Amino acid sequence: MLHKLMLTMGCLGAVWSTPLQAVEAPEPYGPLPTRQQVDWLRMEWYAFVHFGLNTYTNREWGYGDESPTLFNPSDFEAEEIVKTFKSAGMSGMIYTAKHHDGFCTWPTKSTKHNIRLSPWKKGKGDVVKEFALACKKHDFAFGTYLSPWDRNCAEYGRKGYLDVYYRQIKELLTKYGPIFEIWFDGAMGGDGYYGGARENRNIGKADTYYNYEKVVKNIRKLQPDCIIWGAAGRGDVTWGGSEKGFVKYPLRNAQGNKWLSLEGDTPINHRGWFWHPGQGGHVKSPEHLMEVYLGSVGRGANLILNLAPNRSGQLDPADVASLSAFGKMRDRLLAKDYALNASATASEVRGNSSKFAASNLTDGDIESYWCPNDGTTTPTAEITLPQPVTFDVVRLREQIRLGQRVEAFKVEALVDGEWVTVVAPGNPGEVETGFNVRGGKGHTIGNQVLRWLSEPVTTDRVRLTITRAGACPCISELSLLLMPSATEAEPVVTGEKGDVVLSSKGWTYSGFAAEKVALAFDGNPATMWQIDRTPSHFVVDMKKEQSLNGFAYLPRQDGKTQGMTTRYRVELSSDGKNWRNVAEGEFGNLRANPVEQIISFPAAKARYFRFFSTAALDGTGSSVAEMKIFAPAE
Ligand code: FUL
Repeated sequence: MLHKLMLTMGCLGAVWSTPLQAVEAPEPYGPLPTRQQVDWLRMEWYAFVHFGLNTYTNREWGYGDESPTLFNPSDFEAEEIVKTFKSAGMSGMIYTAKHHDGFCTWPTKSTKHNIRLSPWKKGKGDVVKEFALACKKHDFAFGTYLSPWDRNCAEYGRKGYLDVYYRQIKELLTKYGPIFEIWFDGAMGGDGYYGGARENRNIGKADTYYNYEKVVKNIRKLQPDCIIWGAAGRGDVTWGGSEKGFVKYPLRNAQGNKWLSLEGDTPINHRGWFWHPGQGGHVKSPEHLMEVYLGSVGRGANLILNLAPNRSGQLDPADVASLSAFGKMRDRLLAKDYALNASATASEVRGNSSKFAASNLTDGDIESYWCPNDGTTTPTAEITLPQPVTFDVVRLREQIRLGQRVEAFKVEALVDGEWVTVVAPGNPGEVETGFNVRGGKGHTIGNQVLRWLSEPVTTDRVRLTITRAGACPCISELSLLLMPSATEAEPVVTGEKGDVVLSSKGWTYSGFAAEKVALAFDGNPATMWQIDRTPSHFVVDMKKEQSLNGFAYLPRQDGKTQGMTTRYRVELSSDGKNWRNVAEGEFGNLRANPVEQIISFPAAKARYFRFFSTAALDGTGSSVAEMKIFAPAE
């Protein structure tokens, strides 16, 4: 009875403390993110870890016939890797439990092609488990990548593979604790080992073949909080559109009636997603990583940044140096918000209620927000700082739980008594892409945007105007930040001692489209050797015999993939008549990531170098934007 009475009083208390005419929050607008999508967006950036058989074969895509005995890291310590990520400020990591080569790095029951056959830990190892436990211990989110394309499985492309694949999903989602995100990559190359068939397999529509509708339903049952990447658009997150890390801006998180977030993805090393010998000198600089960050997180997406362990199982020191230098730059950028606690006024406040006041913009709470009345879509807010400050980055956040409303905005600063526009409002139809993250316009906001001004500005008054919105805007934060100069970041270790790039001076060329071969050796990626024919080849006469041990191939860089060479063979000769084959293979993942491919072979003396292009993307053709030929370092 007493209990009942207290409950009633509690209820009455709640009624009494509510103002007589409570001002209602605006109605949600457009597609809304799920709670999981909001939590995920708050994670901002996390690591990708590509580690498997490709680590040992210098490939980006394994064919599926690689022996599991190759996998044998001598010094793999998941905890060290997790600690490195965490100290850089990342919020989690996603590990490639299985890549396209089909090798499972956990002791799965679904296929024999797994880590039980590896010498590592005498066949008792489980990389997924070690990462999952290390993440748990360090309170770090753990996720997994499970390639749908499986170039090892004999049943791939048929019904039989689906049982295998569904079983793998179930194992990963039931044996390793919470998985914050699972990646279903879209790549389907067609050909593969497939249990020895070595043929092309066409699966038709991925959505139909994998039955993603069923996959997504099952995952929701197994782990309702798990974010699903890809799955033919049925998941929660989709690809940012480039493997360089940036996304296009403006960014609208909508696909029809559904909220669909974007994730920018890129490796920290120019060489690719997996570790490659000699990659030390190819790491992306901290300044470049800042551009990647502003081009993804700064445009309203999340960022997944890949660091690949090497053959001993440790992260590459050059990658780590750059990551930690970037992490410090980012920490410094975000450490001081000059607008925090500044006083704020607005042209209009919803129902004049303090709940929706402009001061919510500067209170450091990303849930509270400033909002005008319904029907007002172009309001203005002004903040006044106690003294002038210098800033060059403006961060804005929308209360996305009520939908994404803003289409364009403008930011001005009062300088010498005049309002100066520091972020110009975006116009419909304009698109910002690539890394031109400086001096950009104000389009969408969403979870957050970071706009880097073309130059720093000093002021004590800043004005925000929403210039276009689908419904009354709900802005939760306005921050003023200052980009730390690059020199304040730690110096980066630059690469290992590489091979020598031979000068092409005096070389002559023959073979197909012989007159164009020089364009592959002219140091200009915009010009290329190109012919509408596969297979085809060219010959380089270096005029003297010398020791050679590798080559680099840069695919066409003009944004087109037609006729991009994806399979090669290299032969050497001393007399131009007798040839020996020294290297042969596939350049994987060029469609999404057309970066320089470096192939080494055992050093051998030769005067002639013959390059065969044996397969190409999207129909016939052969092309090379740039090629380098290497000699061993002295
Ligand atoms: C791509 C894959 O083909 C690459 O190898 C890599 O895993 C990347 C993250 O996704 O589609």
